[in-house]
Amino acid sequence: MNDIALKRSLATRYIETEAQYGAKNYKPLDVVLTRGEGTYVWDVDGNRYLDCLSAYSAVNQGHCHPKILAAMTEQAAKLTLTSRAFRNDQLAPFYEELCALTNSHKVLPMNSGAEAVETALKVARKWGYEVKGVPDGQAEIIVASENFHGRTVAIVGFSTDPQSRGGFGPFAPGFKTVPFGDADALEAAIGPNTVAFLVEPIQGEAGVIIPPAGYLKRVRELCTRHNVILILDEIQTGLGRTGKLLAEEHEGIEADLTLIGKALSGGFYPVSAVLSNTEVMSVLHPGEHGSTFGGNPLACAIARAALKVLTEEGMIENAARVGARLQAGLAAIATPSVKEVRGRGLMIAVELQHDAGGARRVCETLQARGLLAKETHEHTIRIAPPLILTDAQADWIVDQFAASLP
Ligand code: IF1
Repeated sequence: MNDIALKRSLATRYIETEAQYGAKNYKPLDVVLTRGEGTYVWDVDGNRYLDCLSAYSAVNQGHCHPKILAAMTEQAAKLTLTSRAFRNDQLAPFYEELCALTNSHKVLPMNSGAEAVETALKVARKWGYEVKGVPDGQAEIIVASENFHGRTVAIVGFSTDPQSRGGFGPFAPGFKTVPFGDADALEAAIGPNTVAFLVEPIQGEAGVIIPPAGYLKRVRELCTRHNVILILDEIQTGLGRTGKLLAEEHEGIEADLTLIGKALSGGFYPVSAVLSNTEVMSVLHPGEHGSTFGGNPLACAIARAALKVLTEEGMIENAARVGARLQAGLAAIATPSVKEVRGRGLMIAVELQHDAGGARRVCETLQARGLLAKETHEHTIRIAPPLILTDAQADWIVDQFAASLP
């Protein structure tokens, strides 16, 4: 066997074993990764790639950040899990530091993003009954079309994506959909039983869709005027991705409930949280909500380190600066196959013309050139590298796109 045949066989064995035993709910690129450091990952054959997905923005701090790793290993050797039946000495400082950083009053820690979303839905409904005075069982939550908030039955029930929801019903009632980016439609949809509006500041899965300027500001005003809780899902946009700690800052607003996850652990561990800026959270009493792993000492120690490096190492400012450079570079590539380049900070999308042969092919070409990116829907390539990206790496990404776009 020559070199290339040998290389193929190693990765191929893993891929075939996955296919044999695994549920087929993903169609990943055929690259089998074994190591990561900073912005780079390596496959089992020793090839290096620049990671332009960052595990869907969970590794904003870069792969295997040494300070988060140290916090994790130190805590793992001490105490990992107590359950919330007992207290642990990492939870209080985690709360304190997270609230100080995000200007929040209350925190509810969970694990996955979907759990944070579910938590917010429960809290909003309970607030509706106990504080707003909505008749029992009538609470209504408004969501945006093309949303992505996770994979639970309740959440996919209010998805407008047939792939996400098809075949999984019956679904929870009490949700209403309005077009994303249309504040008038939201106002028209709000009724006396509306308790919350749940929305992503920038829609990720939909293809990095940025709403019209002033949208979130108007949404904030409408929610305040009609006594409706604004829930911002910042699980993907938050923690520096868009060049601000939270994307809500771009419009100078504050949500009532803010959901964070993904990069809250720098990719080491599932950690999510519901942040509350109002008294909404006080509707929860002991026994009404929880999680075995939520708020565990290992998670808290990891999250504290993940937040610390994000701010101390200037990653948020870097995302704004290098993101602008990368977006400008991509926009300057003169090829008629590109329909639009859009983004904020290091959350960027290149949308191809719909007759350009699809985004998957481009991702495969980029892979062969040492860049990992993932298509979203058929025609859009998402670019979301770790926030520690350098100018030189941004320019290199532009070069790879210039060579790979049809
Ligand atoms: C998958 C997309 C990204 C999210 C927002 C909640 C969640 C997510 C705004 C749920 C999760 C993920 C899940 C991942 C793919 C991914 C994704 F392509 F589907 F849309 F990031 F862009 N709110 N997003 O983006 O968080 O429960 O997964 O921790 O493979 O499903 P989770």
